[in-house]
Amino acid sequence: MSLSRRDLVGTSGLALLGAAAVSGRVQAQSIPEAPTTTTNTMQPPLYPTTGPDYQPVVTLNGWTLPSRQNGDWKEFHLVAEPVEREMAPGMIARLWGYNGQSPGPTIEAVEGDKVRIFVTNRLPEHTTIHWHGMILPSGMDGVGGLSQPHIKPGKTFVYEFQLMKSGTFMYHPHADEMVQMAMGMMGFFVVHPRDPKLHRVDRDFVFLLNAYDIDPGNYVPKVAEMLNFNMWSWNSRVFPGIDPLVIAKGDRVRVRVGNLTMTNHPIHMHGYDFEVTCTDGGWVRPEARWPEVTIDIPVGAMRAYEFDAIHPGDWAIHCHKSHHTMNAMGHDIRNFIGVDKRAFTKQMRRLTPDYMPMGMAGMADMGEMEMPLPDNTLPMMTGFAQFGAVEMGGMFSVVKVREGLASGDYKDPGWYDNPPGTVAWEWKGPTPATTRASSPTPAIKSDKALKVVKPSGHGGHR
Ligand SMILES: [Cu+2]
Repeated sequence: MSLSRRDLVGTSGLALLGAAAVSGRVQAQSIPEAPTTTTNTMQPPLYPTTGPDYQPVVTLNGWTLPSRQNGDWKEFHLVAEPVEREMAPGMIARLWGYNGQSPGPTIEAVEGDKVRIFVTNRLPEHTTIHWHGMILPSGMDGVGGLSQPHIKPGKTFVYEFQLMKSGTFMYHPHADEMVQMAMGMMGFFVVHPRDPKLHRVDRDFVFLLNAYDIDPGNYVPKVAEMLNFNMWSWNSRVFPGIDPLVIAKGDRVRVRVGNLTMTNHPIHMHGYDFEVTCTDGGWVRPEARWPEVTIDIPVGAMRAYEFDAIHPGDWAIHCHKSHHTMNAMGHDIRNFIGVDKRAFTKQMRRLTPDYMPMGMAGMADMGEMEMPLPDNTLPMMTGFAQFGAVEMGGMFSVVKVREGLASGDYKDPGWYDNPPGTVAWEWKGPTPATTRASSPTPAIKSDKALKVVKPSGHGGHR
């Protein structure tokens, strides 16, 4: 009897999983420790010590979960638990996450690895973990009630599967999902190719888009919110709390962005064009890629893009929905642009000496103003750079491309030292008088302008 290649793969695959399931229970007698961190700054990449070589990712304001090798299995331990996350200096959110942080640590492994992930539940309610985008046995897919019983508070469950392909995946609960994701439970799962040369880059950044609804003066997100989120964050941080993406000139760079919010985010990066090279479905074939400067990241999806860092500078990277680059604000602000409030201000100050008129020329003054705010509340837009207020909050950071950085150096190099003559400059000479029409609405002089031309049968118009 002859077997086709497909039969062989199928049989060996089944045998492998079968054997794994049996030996797994024996080996899984001891739980590896669950490393925890509460720091808010990006941890250095975790280089592999065994197995195939790969360039590890760095997680903005985050870290990679260490693993332990046990026989054939790479073992991890995630602990679902309440955490405190500083979203930016001056504001702390009480969230739910994994191993001391929201989002949870990034998991990194290699295509073909057999992974065993212990999940301990220290939340006040049950949970599960779904491995978004992974090809795995149905019973490991983590949908509470459908693929497994829920993990009750205090209990630990074990997930075991082989990583069938390389790429970028995510993990999050599939239990009371609206609440648990609104509280910050999510993380990245990066699977590196078995061939170290495949899709190799010099720097590889990951961050998750998340959104919270935290009223000014509060610490806990509203979990029943469906539309009106007010904190638009990357890895549960908002500008100016988001790490810069530090890159050495000449590096090949990948940025992997996952969206676990309830709306899409067009992520725009200045100074470069780039191509999407990977989605959570897998690698994009080179002939199917096209250039972009903004990538829309759909809800429940991941996009990875790549570029060669040949242009040094400080380049903004941000969501292009402008209200997503603001921190918590009232929605009911009236538009006072063009309104002269001077007389009104005089009257108001008789009642309230501190009264400040705002928004007569826009809202830019709010980026620079020190205003009294409720406790635990960030200014709506903030952050300073070498030329002044950046007037941004939320989903905003800076790509810092510099000459001469050592590989593995992710320290913030400060602001870009622009070469002389390459910064926009102020004209100080005379400005010509503006020529305007004498009447605001120019009168129509000739009735010809309004004459209706009838279509003239065939071919009259060209
Ligand atoms: Cu956005």
